[in-house]
Order: sequence, then structure tokens, then C-alpha cells
Amino acid sequence: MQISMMMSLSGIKDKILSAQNIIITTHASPDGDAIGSETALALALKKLGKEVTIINQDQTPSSLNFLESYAELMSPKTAKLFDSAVIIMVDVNDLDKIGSDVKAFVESISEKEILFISHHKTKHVEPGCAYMISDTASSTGEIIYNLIKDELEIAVDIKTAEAIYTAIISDTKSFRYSRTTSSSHRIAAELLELGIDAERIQSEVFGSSSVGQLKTLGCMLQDIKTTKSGKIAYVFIPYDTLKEHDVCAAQTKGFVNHLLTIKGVEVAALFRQDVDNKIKVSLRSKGNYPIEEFATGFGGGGHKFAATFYSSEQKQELINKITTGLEQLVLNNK
Ligand SMILES: [Mn+2]
Repeated sequence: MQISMMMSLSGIKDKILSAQNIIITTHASPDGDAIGSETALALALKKLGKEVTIINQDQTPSSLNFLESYAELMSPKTAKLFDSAVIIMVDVNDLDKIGSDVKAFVESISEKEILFISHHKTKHVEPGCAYMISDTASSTGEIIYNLIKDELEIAVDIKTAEAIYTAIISDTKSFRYSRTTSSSHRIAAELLELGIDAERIQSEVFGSSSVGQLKTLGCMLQDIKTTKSGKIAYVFIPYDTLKEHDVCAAQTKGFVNHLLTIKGVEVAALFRQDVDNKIKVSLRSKGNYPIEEFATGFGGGGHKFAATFYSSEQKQELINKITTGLEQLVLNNK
């Protein structure tokens, strides 16, 4: 078996150029960076005459439905089967995060090469897979843009540009998060110069809430607590609240950031109960206290100032443990 390797963008280019069938996928519960990156890459690779198929485990969230008219997204249950393909997994670095049906689909392809393109660091490396990971990129969309424009030298059309813009604004919350860089702004400027309708995309991505989503947010806001120091804000969302308002887990994306708008708060923790009773913990820091290592200690990960993990621990014990740990982290690192 081939050993796994880290690749450069030019290495990815060679793999792409030599492929005929290309399958693009991403993590389960896809977000704007995931679907924007997939769409942009698919549009570009089709121009090279490749047969490109996007396959996703889960449905596209309604705020991103507009991208479905740019490139078709397939379900692993109905997609055509392939004997051989290059499979590009964007915004993900782990086969266990692509969803069980997509994983089974990938396993059914006898002759394959798997490439991961992501801005999420990984310690776990799949044998036989290649990785292109740039953890300084704000979003996978930025990496895809560089791949398309600089390595593959494909002209970026409006739809591709809008898909990239969707990816970048989704992962930076319109250039607000700390992982936004000068290069994110520079790429956005190039996309605007190409003539994208930035205002429309902003309102698609951030102005497509359902009533249930806002009501869920309202319930969450009612329950916010802070620790003694006032530097940690946290909240728990019970599964029943999501169910009552017909909201899926992906629709709570970004909720944790509301906690960071409280004056004096440095770190926010959102505890969201899943259908299986597991609790997803999302941590965000304003930028003075890195929390990635803290999340890694619980088997999770992410970025320096935004990280997540899952826990099977009992709710109150978990909340106590995490808020106490974060309080110590902030007070010991003045
Ligand atoms: Mn991303």
C-alpha cells in the first residue's frame, strides 16, 4: 500500500490532470465553506473536460440552496457508480467525517486515489491518502481559489467566483473572525473585480433564517450564563428545543458567536445536545486565549480560536468541568 503524504498544490494539480473521473465530497452537515469549495472546484474541473460528480452525505442547508443551480449535488444513494476515480475531499481531513453513505460509496470504487484539501490541521493520517492542508487559510475556499487560478490556470468565471466568495464569507463570518487574513481580503477584492453580486450572496448566506431558527436562538439567548470572572459565557441547547422548532443541528451554526459579543467575555462555550444524547461542545475565543489545545484534550480540535469536540458525559458534569477548565485557562494566562 502506498504511504500517505502531504502534498503541495502543484502535486494536487498533477493528480487532477491525470484523472478522468473526479468525485468531490466534504464533511457531513456541510457548511458554506464545504459547499462553496465543492461547487467552485467542480465548475473549474468541468472546464478541463473531466467528469465531475459532487456527492454529499447530507442535504444542503437552505441558506446555500442557491449554489445548487451552479453545480449538481448528488446523494451517495443515487449517484452513478465508478470503477476508478480521483476523490477530492474538501474542508475535511478525516474519512470518518464524510458520513457513512459517502464512505461506503468511496469504498465501492476499486481503483481510487483520495486527496484531502483542507484548512483543518490533522494528526490522524489515513494510509494511502494524500493531504494538502494549509492551516493559515481562512477557509478551504481560499485554497481552492489558489488551486484553480494559480496552479490549474483556469479562468475564474462569475459562478465559480461566487462559490468561492460564499466559502470565504461563511468561514470568516464576513471577514470578522480572527482567521481572516490580508489574503482573504485580497481574494475577495479579486472576486468583486470579476463582477460577483456580493450583496446578494451575503443576504443568501446570512439572511435565510427560518422562524424556527430564530426562535431556537431566542431560547438559547434566554439561558446564557457567565462564570464568576465574567470572562467565560456558556449556554446549553437541549435537543428538545431543536425538535420543537424543526431545526437541524447545522442550523445552529454560528450561534456560539452571539456569546462573544458580551462585553468582557473572552471565551464562549456552546453545549448542544444531539439526538443520541451526546453533547457537541463548540468553543470560541476572542483571540487573547487559544482554546484549540483545550479542545484537543477532550478528543476534539479545530483552529487556534475556534474548536469543537463531542462528549458522552452527563450534561451537568460536563458543563462544570468545561467552564471550570476555561475559567482556569483564562485566569492563569493573564
Ligand atoms: Mn472550513
